[in-house]
Amino acid sequence: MKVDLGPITRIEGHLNIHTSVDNGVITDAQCVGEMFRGFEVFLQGRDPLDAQQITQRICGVCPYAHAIASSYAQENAYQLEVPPNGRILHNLIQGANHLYDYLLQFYQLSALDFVDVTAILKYQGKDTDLLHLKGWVQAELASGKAYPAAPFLPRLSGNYISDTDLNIGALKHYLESMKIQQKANRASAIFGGKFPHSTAIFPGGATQTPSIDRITNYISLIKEVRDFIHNTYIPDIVAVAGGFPDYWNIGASTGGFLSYGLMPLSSDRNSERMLAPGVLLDGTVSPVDFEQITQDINHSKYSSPTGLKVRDSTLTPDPHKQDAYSWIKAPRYNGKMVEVGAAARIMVDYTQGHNQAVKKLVETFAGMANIQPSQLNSVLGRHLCRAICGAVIADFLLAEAERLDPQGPTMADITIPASAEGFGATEASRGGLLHYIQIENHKIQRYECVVPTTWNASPQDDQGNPGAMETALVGTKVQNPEEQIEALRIVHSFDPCIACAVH
Ligand code: NFE
Repeated sequence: MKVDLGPITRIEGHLNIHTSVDNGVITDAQCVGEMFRGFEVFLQGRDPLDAQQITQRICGVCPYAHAIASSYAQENAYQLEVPPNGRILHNLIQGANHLYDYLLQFYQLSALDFVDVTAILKYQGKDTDLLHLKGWVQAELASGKAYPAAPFLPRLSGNYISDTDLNIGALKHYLESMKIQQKANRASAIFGGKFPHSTAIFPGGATQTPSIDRITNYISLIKEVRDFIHNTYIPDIVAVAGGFPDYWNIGASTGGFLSYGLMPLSSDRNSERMLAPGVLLDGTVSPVDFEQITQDINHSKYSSPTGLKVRDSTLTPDPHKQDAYSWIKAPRYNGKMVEVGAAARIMVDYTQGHNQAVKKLVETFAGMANIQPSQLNSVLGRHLCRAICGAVIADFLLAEAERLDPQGPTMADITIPASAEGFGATEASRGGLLHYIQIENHKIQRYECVVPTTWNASPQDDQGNPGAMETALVGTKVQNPEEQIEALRIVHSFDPCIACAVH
């Protein structure tokens, strides 16, 4: 039986998934990116310094990651000497965005796959936020299916948490988390100028000066976010894991893992990062080589040549191409499929024994849940790894903010050469993000973004090998083949953003 799961909700952008189900098991899955955008086309011919502004408009959720990747690519192209404040400001702005994004992903985009929102109908207390939610859910129930895009109902049928108090507690955190997300966004806007779409991030640093009051404001906001991560977010993930332990064994992708590493520790752009980069294939981590990245398009709706390296990429849309089923390209590393994202970040760092806080958290949670670290490749593993990233990043940001020098320069001096090229790689919340810029006559000649969800939600490559999310879906048992809440839980664990993936 063939079932289309689209439109997939609680993600960014337009995603369909075509599934085939036999005897209650998904036997085939195709991830279908349903939109085209073309940022790489309209960047051509523009001033290179437009790039870190324009590429932020690829997404309202992870704009800073695009600004940072673009800035790194331009720093590489212009051979900039980045002052310490410049590097630190980049980290502080980007890191606060990660914290916001992890909370959004868990509470608003995934939690209601497990938590029973209808439990709120039994709420008898006086909390005004919860009463507001109760009224909302009552209204949605009363309207039947009149509003299919309403945030809470209708929803897929499935085995939600049954304990009323547990559900209501989780719903309270769902609402509280939005206030904490606001604090994380305020923190990033202190140095980024605004959220979303920072006006302050430039190649070589940021325009905002690190005055003492800005630093103390930033630190006090991040402390509140950090407390929420430890006191609420992590316990909620542990509670979901306790109620749904099968999901340590559901949703594993079958390739390798790629992480570019997150947050340089010194101003040399090849310096060590707080989370280490690497490619994890068959249990072994190797250094990342951008020359090994190619993008296949035999199953993507483009007529440009397939299998091109990043610096040769082109983009010619071909909406009616035969056998093509997605607007997403299929990036591969040395021809192999890899998963990117929080689980990749943590597994790549942990396998190298690099960040000691990561090691401690992985081992603590693996011990608590009685799992092997390799089971981080799962639905629950991806959620847990986001929380581990959140905990580690929050502590790093608090220390990093103290390293700002209120008197020091915040930016490099920029001179744009007539011709140059540069690569810039960072970790967006959803995974490895690579920007490439090629400059001729002081203008952008070519621009290429290889984006996290492009890896994870890729269609088949030219060899017919599926993308990471496609492999994670195949083999999954589904209770109700018409609805497949199990598949939705897998998709949400990747936190796909199709707006980014097709860019
Ligand atoms: Ni639109 Fe993004 C992140 C990037 S994902 S959210 O994180 O880059 O493809």
